[in-house]
Amino acid sequence: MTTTRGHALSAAMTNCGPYGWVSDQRGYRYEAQDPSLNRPWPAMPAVLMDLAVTAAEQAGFLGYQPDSCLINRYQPGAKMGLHQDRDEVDLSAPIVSVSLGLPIQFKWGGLKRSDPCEKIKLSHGDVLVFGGADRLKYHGVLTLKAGEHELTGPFRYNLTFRKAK
Ligand code: MD6
Ligand code: FE
Repeated sequence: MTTTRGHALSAAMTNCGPYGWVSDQRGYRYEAQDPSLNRPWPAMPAVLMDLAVTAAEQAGFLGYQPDSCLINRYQPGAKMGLHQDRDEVDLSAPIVSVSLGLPIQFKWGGLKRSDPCEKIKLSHGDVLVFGGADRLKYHGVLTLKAGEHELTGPFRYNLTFRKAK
């Protein structure tokens, strides 16, 4: 995917579930079809859906019904700059993030871009529930360092479950 200026995003991205987050020259939005194939995104596997719903519940968010899962794949050198996730209609629903493969440093800031950031290491199997008063906090990840993970090789994957619509 690309930015509105046509630059490629540094992580490779796709989605599963009814809606998928897309970025291109027209901006950011959720779409029911994969624009690179003109067909619906693959279904969200039940085992992943259950994981996200259970994690949300354990963090106090009952009745979570994600309808989108954004899949990011980072290769060495890839990063994600500070951003807010605000393209979803219902901001009372959390985002559940699952990290797989190589570890990375997650930057967790405040409600203003200029607020100081805490750094949190996200490792294989870590699940982050991002909601409530924190839902609109700026966050990002530092550059992925080269490494080798027994399950994902040179990559880090991040799955983020969202209620998009
Ligand atoms: C990442 N994560 O971990 C990027 N967004 O690669 C995110 O941008 C993110 O982890 C919203 C909620 C949780 C997240
Ligand atoms: Fe995000």
